[in-house]
Amino acid sequence: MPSKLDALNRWVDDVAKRTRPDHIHWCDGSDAEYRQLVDEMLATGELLELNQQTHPRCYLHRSNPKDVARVEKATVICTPTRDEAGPNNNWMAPADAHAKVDALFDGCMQGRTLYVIPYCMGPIGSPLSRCGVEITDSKYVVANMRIMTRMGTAALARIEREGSFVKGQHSVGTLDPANRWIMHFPNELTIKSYGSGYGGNALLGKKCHALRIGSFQAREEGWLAEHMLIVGIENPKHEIRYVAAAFPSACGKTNLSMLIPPEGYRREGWRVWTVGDDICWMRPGKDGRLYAINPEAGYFGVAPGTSKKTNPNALAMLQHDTIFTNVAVTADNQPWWEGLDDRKPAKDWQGRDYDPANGPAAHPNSRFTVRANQCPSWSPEAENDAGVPIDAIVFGGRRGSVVPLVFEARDWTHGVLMGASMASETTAAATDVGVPIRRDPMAMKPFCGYNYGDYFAHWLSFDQAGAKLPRIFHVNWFRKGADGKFLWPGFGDNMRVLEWMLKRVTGEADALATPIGNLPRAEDLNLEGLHLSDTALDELFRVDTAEWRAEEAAVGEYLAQYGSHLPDRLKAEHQRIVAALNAASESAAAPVRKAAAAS
Ligand code: O2Y
Ligand code: MN
Repeated sequence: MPSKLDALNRWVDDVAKRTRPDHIHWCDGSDAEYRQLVDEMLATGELLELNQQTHPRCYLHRSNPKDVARVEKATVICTPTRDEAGPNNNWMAPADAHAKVDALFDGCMQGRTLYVIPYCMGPIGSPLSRCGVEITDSKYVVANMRIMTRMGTAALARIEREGSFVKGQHSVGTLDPANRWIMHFPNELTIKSYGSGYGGNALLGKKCHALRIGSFQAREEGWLAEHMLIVGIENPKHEIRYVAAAFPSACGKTNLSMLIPPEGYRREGWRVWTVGDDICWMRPGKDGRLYAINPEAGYFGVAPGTSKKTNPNALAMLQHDTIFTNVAVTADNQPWWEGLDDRKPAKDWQGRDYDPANGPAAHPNSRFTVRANQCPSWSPEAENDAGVPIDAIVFGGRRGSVVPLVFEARDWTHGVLMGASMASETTAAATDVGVPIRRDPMAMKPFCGYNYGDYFAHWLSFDQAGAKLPRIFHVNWFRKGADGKFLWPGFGDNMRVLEWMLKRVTGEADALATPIGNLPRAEDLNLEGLHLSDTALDELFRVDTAEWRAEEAAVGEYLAQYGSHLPDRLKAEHQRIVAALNAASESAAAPVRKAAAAS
C-alpha cells in the first residue's frame, strides 16, 4: 500500500471500487511529476502551449463553456439538520446527499486515472495548518493543486503522523450542469464534488476545504477560517504591521493584496508585503493577539482588469510558470484579456477567431494559477509556521452611495456587526438608483459552512479577558459623485487609508465619533498630491442620517432571518446604532461628521 495510514488506504480503495479507474497514481508533488502531467495534457490538447519566448512554461486551458465558475446553487452543506446549515446555505440530509452523488460516481473513472493528492493547507510545519487528500480524475486539477497547495510527499508524511485529514472526492463526470454537485459533509470532514472541472468546484483545497469545511472545523477548535487577504505594511521605521481584509468578489481584493504605494510613500520607505490574496486562517496566540496564516501556496486570480496600472505586481508574476484558464490569445500566442492593454486578441476564450459580436475575448471569470512566491511583493513571512500577528481587520464592499470611504468600529462587538452588515452591489450600473445590493457578511456568504447566526456568535467569542484583538474597519473605495464617477482614485492610493488605520492602531491618528463609527477628518488622511475637491472630500466622508437609518433598517431585516441563532449581543449592538441614528436625526445640531472626537 502506498501510505502508512490504513484509514487513507481504505478510503482510496473504497473510492476506487466505486469509480473503477484504469490506474491509480499517488502524487508525490515533484517537478518531474508536474512536467509529466503537463506533457500529457499538451498531447491531448487539455493544455495549449502559449508563446514560450515571452511566457516560458505558461499554458492555456479552455474549460467546457458550460463550466466556467463556481455554482452556488449546486453547492450544498449536508449537516444532520437544516438548522445547522442555516438560511445562508443550501442543505441536504447527509444520507440523501451521499446516495445522490455516489450514484453519479459509480463507474465514472473507467478508462481514466485516479490521482491521490495529499496536500497541506498552510506551511507544512505550522500548528495552524490542516491537511487533506483530494482524489480526482482530472490532470488539470492535479497541476493546479500543485501550484495552489503544499502537495505531495511532505503533506502525506504529516497526514500519516496526524492520522486525520479532510477527504475530498472529485470527478469531472459528464460536465452536465444538471448533474453537478459540490457537497460538503462537515461532520465527516468530507467533500464530494461531481460534474465540474473548474476552479472552486474542483480544486477542493480552496473554497471547499479552506473555507466551508475550514469554518466548521475552526468553530470546533477555536479559530477563524476567513475569506480574507493578508498584507504586511512596512513603514519608514521598518516596522511591519499586518492587516487582514474581507471583500466580496469584484472589489479589488487581489489588487489590494499586491498594492504598490504611491511614489511619495515609496520614497519615504513604505512597502506592502503580500502574505495572501484570498483566504486567512487566524488563531489567538499566547499573547492574546490573533496570528494568521495564508493556507494557500498560490493565487487563482481573475485575469480581466489585471494591468500595469491596476496591479503591476500581478502582471510581473504572470510572465512565466503560469496556467491560464479561459483567457484569449494574441496573434503571436500571448495570453490576453480585457483591460490588459491595447493589443487586439486573435482568438477568444473558446478558441474562435475573435469577433466582438461574440462578447468579451477573455471569459469574465478567466483565471491565472500561479505560485505565490512569484509575486514581487510576496512576503517570506507567508512561510512562518507561527503566522503573522494581525493588527487590523478590514471589511468592505462596492457601494456607489451611502457608505463613506472608511470608518472604524468602536470595539470588537461593533466590528463584528460591521462585518455582519456587509453588502455589495452585484452589477455595475451607470446610476446607483435600483442597483441590487447583496448582503454578504464577512464576504463569507458562499463559503460559511454552517449557520451564519452561530458564526457571528463564534466571532464574538474571541472577545475575552486578555485578548488583544485587532481593530476593525470598514472601507468603500467605490462611492460615486453626482456625475456618476468614482470619488476616490483607489489602487495604490488606498495606501493612504491603510496608513490612517495603522496610525489608529498605534494611537497616532485622530478620528471623529459618529453613530456608525469613527471617521477620519480630511486632515487625518495624507491626501498630498491627490487634488481632490472639497466637494469630493465632503461626499467621500458624508454620513447621511436618513440614508443610514434606511441602511440599518435593511440590516435589521436581514439579520432577523437568523432568528434564535442571532446572538443577543449583536442584536443589542444593532439597536444601539439605530438609537444613535434616531437621536442624530432628531437633534437640530450640526451634521453627523461634526460630532465629538473619538477616543
Ligand atoms: O469561479 C471560481 O471557481 C473561482 S471563485 C474564486 C477564486 C479565487 C478567489 N476567490 C474566488 C471567489 O469566488 O471568492
Ligand atoms: Mn475569493
